[in-house]
Amino acid sequence: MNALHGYDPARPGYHFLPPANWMNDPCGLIQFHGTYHLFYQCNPSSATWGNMTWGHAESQDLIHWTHLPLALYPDQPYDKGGVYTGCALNVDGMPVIFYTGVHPETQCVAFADEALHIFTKYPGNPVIHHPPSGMEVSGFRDPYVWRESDGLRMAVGSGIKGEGGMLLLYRSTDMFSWEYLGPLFSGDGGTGDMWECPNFFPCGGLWVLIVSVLDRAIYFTGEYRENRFYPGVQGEVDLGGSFYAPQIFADEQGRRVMFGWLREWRNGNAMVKAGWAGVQSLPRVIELGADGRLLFTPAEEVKSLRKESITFADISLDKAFEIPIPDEWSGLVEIEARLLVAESAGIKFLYGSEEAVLTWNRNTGELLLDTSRGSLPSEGAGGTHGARLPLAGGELLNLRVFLDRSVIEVFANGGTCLTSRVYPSNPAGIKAEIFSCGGGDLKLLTAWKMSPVWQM
Ligand code: DQQ
Repeated sequence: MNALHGYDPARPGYHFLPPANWMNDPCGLIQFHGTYHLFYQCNPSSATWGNMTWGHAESQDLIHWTHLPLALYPDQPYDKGGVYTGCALNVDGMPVIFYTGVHPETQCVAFADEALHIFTKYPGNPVIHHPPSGMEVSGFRDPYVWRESDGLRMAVGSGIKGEGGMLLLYRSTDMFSWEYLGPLFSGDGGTGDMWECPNFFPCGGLWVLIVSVLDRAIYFTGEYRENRFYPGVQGEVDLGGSFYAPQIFADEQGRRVMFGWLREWRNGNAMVKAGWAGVQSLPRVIELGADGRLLFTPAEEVKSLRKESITFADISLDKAFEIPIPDEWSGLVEIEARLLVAESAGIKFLYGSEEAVLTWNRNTGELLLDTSRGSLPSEGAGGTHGARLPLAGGELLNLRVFLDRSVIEVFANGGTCLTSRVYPSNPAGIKAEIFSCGGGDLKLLTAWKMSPVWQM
């Protein structure tokens, strides 16, 4: 039940979302003394963007979250236009938050107690008042801070109009006074002229840069030396059209864990009527693949949500195979499938009159998620989103698909993710079938009922 507006059939049951109102970027992600903290951009008073504030929840297992009071809100001259995205870092045993205070965009510091329940803004804020002088930047926000041997580094999202996105690099030895070192890395214009929400961290012997380029998040892997990043490989984080502004943190097991904001595709009226907007993705673990590309896998803890299951093996796809999803699963489902595909094959998600179709095609080497018939016209329009996924002859298509009412979150063959949204009349009544063109084999399929973590 949504605290303010009552039952909404599209409201997810096992992805993270606040009790009501608007949420966007995850920020300040940290595990401190064992407890995971998820902060997020929110508007505490409406299901539309505005009045940017940090919401807060904590968890022992990355899956079950306790909602906590708002952590940071616009109450100072330097952040009265909004407390925008930032990060959290353990600085000498103390959790410290770096964020953008808007008036206009400045970089600010706040301190937390050890439980991360009490937050105090640094009285000397802002610690960086404006972009480097002489630069006409298209934005100056979303600080990402890490430690090096000679002090702290901060990358700030920015860009130059008509030239490309850019990250501005700063150094500090005391976290309050920051020296500008130059651009960490700049785009060539092909990925927009403003880069938001940077993440920069070592992984598997290389450095990884993830930025949000207004319509999607992209990554680079490469080398970092003398305060400059030299990328070798560029890739996509999730091409389903909903996933944006991810943040990555290192947890106490040393894993790089990512959450991303799943944007709504419903129209503004439908969001206001529903009383909520915005979901976090499942936690995804990032690893470096042998070819310099990134691998994205749902965190192992997600499996703890699995309840009863149904399994099928070695089924010919000469005709479509219906997965008998029981009604009692009420739209909370994970499907894991291994398919040997001849020409093309995939999964149709059927919601009565609406449907969404996931298809992999051998000729094009693409995985497409078509949600153009997935929503009621009064709610919003979908579309077709896809990613390159070339497979060698004989190589299986390995899918993990998470259905959570309005969320379809797809992981394919380790590195390809597609997350899209649907608003059908009856998301809880989902049925699914495996189809093919040209035959093929369903080697193994298991579907699980997923346990809800929120009351509807
Ligand atoms: N959202 C925040 C900004 C960030 C943007 C404002 C990305 O800090 O650049 O809510 O979604």
